[in-house]
Amino acid sequence: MFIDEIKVYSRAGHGGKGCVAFHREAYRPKGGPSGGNGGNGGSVILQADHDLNNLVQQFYIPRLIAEEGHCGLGKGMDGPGGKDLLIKVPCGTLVYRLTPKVIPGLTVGQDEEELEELEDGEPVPPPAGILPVSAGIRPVFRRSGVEMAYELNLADEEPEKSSEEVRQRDKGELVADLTQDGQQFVLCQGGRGGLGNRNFATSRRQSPRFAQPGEPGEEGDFLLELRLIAEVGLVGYPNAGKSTLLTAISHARPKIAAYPFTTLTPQIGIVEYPKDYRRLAVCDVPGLIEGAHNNVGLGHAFLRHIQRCKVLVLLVDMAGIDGRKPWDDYRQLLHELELYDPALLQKPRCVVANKMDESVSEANLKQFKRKVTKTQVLPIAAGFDQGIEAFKELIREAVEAVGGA
Ligand SMILES: Nc1nc2c(ncn2[C@@H]2O[C@H](COP(=O)(O)OP(=O)(O)OP(=O)(O)O)[C@@H](O)[C@H]2O)c(=O)[nH]1
Ligand SMILES: [Mg+2]
Repeated sequence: MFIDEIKVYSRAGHGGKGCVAFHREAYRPKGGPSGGNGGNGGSVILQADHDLNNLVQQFYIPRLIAEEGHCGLGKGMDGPGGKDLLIKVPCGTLVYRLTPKVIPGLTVGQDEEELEELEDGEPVPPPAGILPVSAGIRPVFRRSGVEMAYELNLADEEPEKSSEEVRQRDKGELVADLTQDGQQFVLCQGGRGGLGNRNFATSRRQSPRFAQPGEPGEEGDFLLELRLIAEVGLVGYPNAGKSTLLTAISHARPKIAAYPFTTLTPQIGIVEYPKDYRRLAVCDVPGLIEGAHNNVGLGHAFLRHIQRCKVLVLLVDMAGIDGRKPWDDYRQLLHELELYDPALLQKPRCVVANKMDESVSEANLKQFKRKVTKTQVLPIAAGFDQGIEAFKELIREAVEAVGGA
């Protein structure tokens, strides 16, 4: 199972209570306050790990709850702290906060600065955003006899947003991007333990009968999203030969077959350059088809994995085996990429013509070059290892050109 997006609930441990106790011992009748401190609550910590490639662990355990701190005890004994919960996630995981961060002593919608500005005794203003005020566009109703129509000013409507912008709006606030192996992020900070009564003894108050309670640990809902980290992304129609090409250039062995959507999850292959030990990661995403933005085929779900790629490779089946024209495929691919995220079109891209061993491919390539001008096309036959070295050099040069080597 390949999981690249998952919602989790996380709660750090609460701090333990401080203790109220007084020392009793033979020959020390009033030994003084001796309540120990509560232990700190454990935090929930995410750590990027390059040995993982998907978020399946969080699919099975979506509640990340750290240990609570223990209460303080008499005889000056401090309570043990709760253990931190260390969760390993794959490199390339983005963390979004879905619920606003709750800081103890604040109401939802206020921030710390606002609280400091408020003077004592002043009534607390209602936090903005809790009571929704309807300020949306309202239609004007027009009547003529029994007929009724309403008028909307379309000029006031928000301009159409790309699907990437809409998704970003729904996801909440981005709080972390874990890209390096070993990088850590504290998802929820554990609560501080309360102080025991021995901390409050002074010369004038020698037997304090109070102690601090522990602070609550942070909690919230989060969205973890994996965007694989690869330098080169392979994009193409189903059956274009993406997996065959990945097999030819790397040790990856994705499934290859003559039916569409053989590849159902993104696959990563490492291309090695033995001369100078350079390595490049190449990502093969499931095929795109016309209407992918409307969730046709496997839809756009996997395009997020090429968002971090430095270079895109558009692989076109030049033999038109499935009965489509290669230049239509090319234009449709660009269109689908643009609908997903216009930033994808700003990335440098290479166009590669596959299946050049077929008899019709030469004629198709000539026509392709006439229709799609100003675009360099590299002819290869991935199934027969033709043009593979040239392809490896092409992607390497393209990655180096954007400063990736
Ligand atoms: N003649 C010819 N056939 C090829 C070539 N490369 C791949 N094929 C065939 O094309 C078919 C599809 O190849 P895949 O590598 O599975 O295609 P894909 O793009 O990964 O397809 P999906 O995973 O379904 O998106 C297979 O039957 C391959 O044998 C080639 O250079 N020449
Ligand atoms: Mg495939």
